[in-house]
Amino acid sequence: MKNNRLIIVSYRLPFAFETVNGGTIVKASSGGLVTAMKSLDFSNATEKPVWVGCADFSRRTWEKNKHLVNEDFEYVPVFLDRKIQQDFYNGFSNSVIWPLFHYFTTYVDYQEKDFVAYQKANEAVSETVAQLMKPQDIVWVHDYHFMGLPKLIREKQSDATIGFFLHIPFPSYELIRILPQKCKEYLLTGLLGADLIGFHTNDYNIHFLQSVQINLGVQHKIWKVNYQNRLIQSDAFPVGINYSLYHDSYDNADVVEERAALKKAYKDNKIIFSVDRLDYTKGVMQRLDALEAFFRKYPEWTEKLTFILVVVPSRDEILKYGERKVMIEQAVGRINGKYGTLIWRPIVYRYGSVSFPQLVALYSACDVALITPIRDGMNLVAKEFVASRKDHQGVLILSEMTGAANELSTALHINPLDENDVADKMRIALEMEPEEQARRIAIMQRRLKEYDVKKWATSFVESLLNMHSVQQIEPTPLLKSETNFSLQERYAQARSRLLLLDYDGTLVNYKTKPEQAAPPLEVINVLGRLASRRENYVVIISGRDQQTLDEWLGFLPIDMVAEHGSYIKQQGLWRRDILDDGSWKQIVSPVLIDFVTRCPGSFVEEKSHSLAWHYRSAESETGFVRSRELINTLENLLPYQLRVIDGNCVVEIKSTETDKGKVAKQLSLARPYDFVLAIGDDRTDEDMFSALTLENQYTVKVGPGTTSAAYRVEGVHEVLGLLKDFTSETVPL
Ligand code: GDG
Repeated sequence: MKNNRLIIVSYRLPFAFETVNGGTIVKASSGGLVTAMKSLDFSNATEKPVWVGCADFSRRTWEKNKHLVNEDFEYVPVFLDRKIQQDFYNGFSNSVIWPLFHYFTTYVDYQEKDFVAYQKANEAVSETVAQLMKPQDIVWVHDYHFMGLPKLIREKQSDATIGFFLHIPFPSYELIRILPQKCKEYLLTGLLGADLIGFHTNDYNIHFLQSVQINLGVQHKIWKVNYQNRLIQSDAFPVGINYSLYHDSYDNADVVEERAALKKAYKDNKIIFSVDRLDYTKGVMQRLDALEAFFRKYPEWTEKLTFILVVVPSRDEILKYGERKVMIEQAVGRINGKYGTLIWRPIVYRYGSVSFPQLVALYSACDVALITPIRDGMNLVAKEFVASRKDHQGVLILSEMTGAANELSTALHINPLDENDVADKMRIALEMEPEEQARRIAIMQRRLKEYDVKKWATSFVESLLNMHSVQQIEPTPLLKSETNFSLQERYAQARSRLLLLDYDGTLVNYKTKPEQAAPPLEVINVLGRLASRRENYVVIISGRDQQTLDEWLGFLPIDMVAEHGSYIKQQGLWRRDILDDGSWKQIVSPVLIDFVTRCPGSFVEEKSHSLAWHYRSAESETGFVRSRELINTLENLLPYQLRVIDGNCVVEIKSTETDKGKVAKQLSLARPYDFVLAIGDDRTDEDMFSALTLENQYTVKVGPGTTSAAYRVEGVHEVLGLLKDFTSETVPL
């Protein structure tokens, strides 16, 4: 990790002060995050890692007791105003983001004041971080409490290295839609302030990228988003556990003793075990329903099975959590009353936490771990259970709605709402042969051992540093610097030049209807003059069809590329450069026509190898919203060899066989040019810019927006000015 210092930001600091016998003691948390952060190798860093989090103690308590806290990190508590803290944490974080991101839409309780508090809390934390930060530092922000933070930090320090990891699911864009516009923009643009955004699974990653595309109109390519001249990577990093800690603790003396006590207490019974925070997402009620179904279906298990249910208190100030506790306790009482006997209680219920040795003893003493969340970002309990089974025994029943289900492939997967199926799987688990149990556990253990928490944290930080180092540099404004002059000089010195010029938005301004954009005399003259120099090879490279290009420019001594590379005209002859037979149009056309009906003013243009849905003449907001829907519809519908281009007020579908980049590359290699210039304004021109990266190849983006071009001009008038300068007498030839 070279010399970088790590700054971790999470809602809680990894310790708590407790009062015991009138004195204060510190309890260090042993959660996965602490282990992960400690496992990173910062041995070369000259300073201790820093941990920033919200204080759940007073300034006075801190000043008096901070010397008690361990010295692994430098801890920086942020003291929020009480009311802000309450509305930020219980309000927006846990009564809007938490339920929404776990698909509990009816539990969302949006209040304007809570959103304001969320922003204020993020602002306060960003100020603390900014004050601490030094140039080589890496900031790693954790979780949904701080989704606004990456952007706020970036605003204060533009070249900061910032990573963000979301520990909960990122839901489908349909759910993000529910949030008021200002909230979704705040959250999404907030995250885009990072260099790297991590999720537990690929699904969450895709959901995020789709939300960015649909809500902000920002496209992504191979997990990368180009936003405000920065490149942001968004990817899956499934969190691991401290495998050896759980595995090796099997033989720890306290664990051995606790396990023996459990085995003795339940010696005639099989044990099913579960432990979770009290949270509606964890599916405890559904688990109890399934248990009831099990005793109904399989009465022969009466007096032969004990379900140890540990529920850990959590967020008890929020009404929905308090209600849940009552519901669970009523269900436990009902099942015990209904199925219990004078000598046997089916459920042993504990509301409270257990010690680490007790936890590992329960993991390793039980016959079945029953984990049934309705949604869970990952679920560490499932992984910890598997790791603890040094004896290779025990069966994991795991909800398919957890991130962990992707990795724990030999668990018995269930849908927590299907109580009959869960009951059947319980029976299968309880009756599973020891050899089969061992086979399944061994497969999962291999995975967990290899991808442990250290691997997770290290690969995240490595990707973050990598991403930061390839950040894009803002293209140089061409006409406001000396670059213009030097570009002219290089043009003048060159003996053989290739000029690749896009048409619409580059040589002529956009018109409401595409057919109105015929070239004015000024354009024809400048192209004619450029083409008359024998050193110059001028090519118009456009998305337009060949007929239109021929009609407007065919009389000039220049070559042309039509439909983004599907047709090329050289030495007066058009040739088709693509095998695509256009049969896909039959599928795509009806979709586009449907969008024309739903978006007045839009229309479909059919070209030989592409279809374009134009919405420049539609009411602008409707056009934009519909275009996002169309892109999403098409991306789910299209076969691999087609590409959707999100252009300037146009959505175009074409074959991936060719694009402007491939053609530009081909043309640039056809002769040893010593000056290649490509100018364009649209997304499709980005292919051309990415393909031309050699020293004597100059790329110019017209207008605003993210680009990989080296230079930028403001508009068509500047392009024409530049081209005229090339042909003027002042340029030494
Ligand atoms: C969030 C996401 C994601 C629980 N009770 C006791 C105890 N625990 C420990 C477990 C485990 C952790 O707490 C719970 O982790 P989970 O992953 O199961 O759930 P969340 O708290 O909701 O965590 C989740 C996670 O972040 C990480 O990214 O997996 O999806 O919701 O480590 O062992 N530990 C002890 N006594 C207890 O009573 N000692």
